[in-house]
Amino acid sequence: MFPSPRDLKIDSAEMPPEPASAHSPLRALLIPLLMAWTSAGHAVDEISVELPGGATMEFVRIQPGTFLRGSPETEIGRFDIEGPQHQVIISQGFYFGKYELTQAQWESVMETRPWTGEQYVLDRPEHPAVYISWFDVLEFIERLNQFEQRTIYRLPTEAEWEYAARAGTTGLWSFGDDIEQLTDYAWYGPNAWSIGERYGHPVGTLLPNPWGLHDVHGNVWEWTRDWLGPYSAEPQIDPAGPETGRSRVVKGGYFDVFVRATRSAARGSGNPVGRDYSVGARLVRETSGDTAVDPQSWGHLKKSAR
Ligand SMILES: [Ca+2]
Repeated sequence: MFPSPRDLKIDSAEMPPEPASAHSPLRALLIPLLMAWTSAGHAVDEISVELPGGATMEFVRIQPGTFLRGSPETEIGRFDIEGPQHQVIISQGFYFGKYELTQAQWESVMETRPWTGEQYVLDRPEHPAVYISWFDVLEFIERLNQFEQRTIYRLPTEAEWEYAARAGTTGLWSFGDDIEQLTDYAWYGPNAWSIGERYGHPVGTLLPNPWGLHDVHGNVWEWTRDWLGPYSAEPQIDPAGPETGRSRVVKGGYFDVFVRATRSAARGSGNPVGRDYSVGARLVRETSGDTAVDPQSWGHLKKSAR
């Protein structure tokens, strides 16, 4: 019932072996340098928002656009539910959480610590909030909207999540297809589970994707709004998933050893009442008056996708 890779029958048999150099001291030194270089080279539109209780949350502006959702049949480590690939238009821009929702943010808003005393989690403010069900996250969002006196926060759709995580890329990960680089971007087997660090790590300590979002690969799964269902091959505008279902989609993989789950196209799912060490969240803050995709280009995109 929980969206662990075991439920998904994920294994790493089809993926390359873990790089031996994944946890070298040199790499640990290089990451802060690379992070400084990456953020210096980007003109990223970011905001910091105050939450109830005094914590803050950082968001990155995501522009509307189009992308190819899912994975090609030739992608290494893929699952059938990632296809058929199809063109998706995200017609409205939005702000997306720069980081996974943290324990400090959760406690500030909810005044609870559901992870305390549970397994596979460290009780520290900068670590991702886990043991939060899909419904718990809706309650968190409701409190934010009440605080703002308008409906501005919500979960991302599955399409919005993948669009933002891919950040214009088409490979296995947002940095490309080189597994040697994965531990620079993702907490997973070699830098987490396999060395006994079996918990979500402090958010934002590894490299971001090209649009400035951290931990879209690994660390903790992230709830999306959609029910899990099969993809259609047809081009779609702002798809929102099936009307009903049994489980909600989670994206991004987590700190376990299963490489396949960290790919941009990977689709996990969980019972919306389930609470688990591997699942957290990342929120959307809506924008007003954002520029939609030029409607004339929709026809062109649809045509080219066929
Ligand atoms: Ca994540």
